[in-house]
Amino acid sequence: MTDELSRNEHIKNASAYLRGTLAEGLTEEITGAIVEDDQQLVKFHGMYLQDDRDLRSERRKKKMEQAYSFMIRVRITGGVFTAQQYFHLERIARVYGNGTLRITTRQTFQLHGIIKSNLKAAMREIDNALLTTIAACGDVNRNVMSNPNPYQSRAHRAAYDLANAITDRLLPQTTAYREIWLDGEKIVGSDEEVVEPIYGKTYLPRKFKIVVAVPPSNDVDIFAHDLGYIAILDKAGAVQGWNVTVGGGMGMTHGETDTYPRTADVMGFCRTEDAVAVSEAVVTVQRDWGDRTNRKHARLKYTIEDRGLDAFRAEVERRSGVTLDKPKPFTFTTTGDRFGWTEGEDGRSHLTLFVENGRLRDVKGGAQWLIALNRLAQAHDGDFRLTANQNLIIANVAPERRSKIEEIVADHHLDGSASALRRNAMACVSLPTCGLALAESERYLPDLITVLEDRAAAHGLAEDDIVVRMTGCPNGCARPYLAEIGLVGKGPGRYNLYLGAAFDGSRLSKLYAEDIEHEEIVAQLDPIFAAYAHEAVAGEHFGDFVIRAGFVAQSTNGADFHANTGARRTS
Ligand code: SRM
Ligand code: SF4
Repeated sequence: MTDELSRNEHIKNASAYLRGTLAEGLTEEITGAIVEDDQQLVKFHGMYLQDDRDLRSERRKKKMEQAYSFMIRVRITGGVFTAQQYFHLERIARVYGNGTLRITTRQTFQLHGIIKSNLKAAMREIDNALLTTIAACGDVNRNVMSNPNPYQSRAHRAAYDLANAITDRLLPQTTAYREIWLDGEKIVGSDEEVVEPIYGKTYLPRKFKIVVAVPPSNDVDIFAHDLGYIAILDKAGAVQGWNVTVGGGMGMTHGETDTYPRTADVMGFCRTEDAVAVSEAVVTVQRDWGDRTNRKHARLKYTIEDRGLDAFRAEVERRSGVTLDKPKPFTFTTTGDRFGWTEGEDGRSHLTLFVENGRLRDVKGGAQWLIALNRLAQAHDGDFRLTANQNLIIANVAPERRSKIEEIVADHHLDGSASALRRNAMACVSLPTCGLALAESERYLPDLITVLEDRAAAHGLAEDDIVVRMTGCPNGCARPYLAEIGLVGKGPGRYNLYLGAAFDGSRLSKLYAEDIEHEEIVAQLDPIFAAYAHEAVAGEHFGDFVIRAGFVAQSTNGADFHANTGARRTS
């Protein structure tokens, strides 16, 4: 390997298919951490080493080791899990974790606060739940998302089936996971040693994310992902095939304009029987063409920008043996969830509940998610879904069980009537666990929304769906650059304000105000709410309005995201 390669490439190469010294590190009692190289490798196993950032300075003063613990991210294709699986996860959170479960923006659960000595026990329980965490993080294909309700229609079922088929094809083959976490037999070095047929020894240059969407709902935010499939339906509602999207991504670094969020391009159309082969080809082209020297330039979005979509498509076609047709027309209307009850084609119903920022916990006098879900899981013969908007669906409910579900939901205040603004808001985890956070997010957004709700209501906008998203740093974990109002952490208590993304998730926003604090955020948004209330035409979404009214220029693609910022000012 050459020195030009990034450090992570050397770590992966020397890791013997993701083993490193993880097994030894777990038994090392002198520290709650693991060595640096293993911190990179453990991500492929679905974990991050973190420390409680609220306690950092106090512990430093006392010359104590940081309060280390691990975050575990489960892999749940399409966000579908059973009542039994829920019981296991809740138990792990209660016994080993911080007593909460966190629904992520990619339809899965994270468990925070698990100390090293409890990791193996937690991982065994996840295995007992017939779940896994392999490749939930790391430079591999991660949790595949799909429209969260396979029972809603045949097309939704087909989307979920495709998500599962892609998951299976792209799963790492290393036996390191079983060996380290589940005390499987060590076979490294023997004739049976697994070689990764798709990834090879160094896996992918960077993380890789796949989603499957069923129009008109873009509730998986397809344009934010490396690879996506859009169901194209015939008149009877059956899937004809899939438009394939490539090169979406959110991450960037403040002040580095050669890093930017990008919406995916629609590359072509394929038949269902070719869709998995296409996914493998996209992944292997990125494996071979992606930048392994600079991790800030290693995502597929930069490969597509550098090589061009045509060259990328040609190579995917050559490797897969599939000729892609021209993309078919499709229409998305929203990235949001449909709250309340919906009816499936088979007569069973589904209840979507709003979970503020995805955090499941019991709040005194408020929503008691863990108690309620425990009761729901016992009363419910269907299953559950997590949405990419951090919400929860009680799915596949038989007609005779609806009233019981409603009773439990009411008993534990799960149906708290959130405002339109709050229902459409989402924040990343950020402090105190995220090591990359520059500002608060999950712990601050609810309070900001309370103030903005007032301002919106004062202008008669209480019922307007306006998408607000916040992240504690520019990495974009809550996809803030696809929000009509995006707030991105710049430093403690300070945020950049972005405006003008499309309600249907197809257009990025633009920087409107930089490095502002709470009062200024409200002061900037209030007159824009007023202008929207008075000047918007019927049916015009907030994100479209701010462009037409001249508050921001339109972002046409990733490369022009940083250009032409700030237009009409209110102060
Ligand atoms: Fe993320 C890193 C949390 C979705 C872009 N993300 C992190 C880490 C692991 C911080 C770290 O590397 O140390 C965060 C852990 C925080 C914590 O304490 O739990 C973290 N990301 C999350 C979650 C939990 C946010 C949430 O509130 O739900 C989401 C978990 C998703 C999942 O279940 O797999 C999450 N992250 C996303 C998304 C949204 C998406 O994929 O739809 C993005 C933007 C899309 C994209 O990938 O471009 C995203 N996360 C990042 C990045 C920037 C990547 C880049 O290309 O620059 C990082 C930093 C990195 O990779 O170096 C990051
Ligand atoms: Fe952490 Fe930044 Fe992701 Fe928020 S956006 S979870 S602060 S990495």
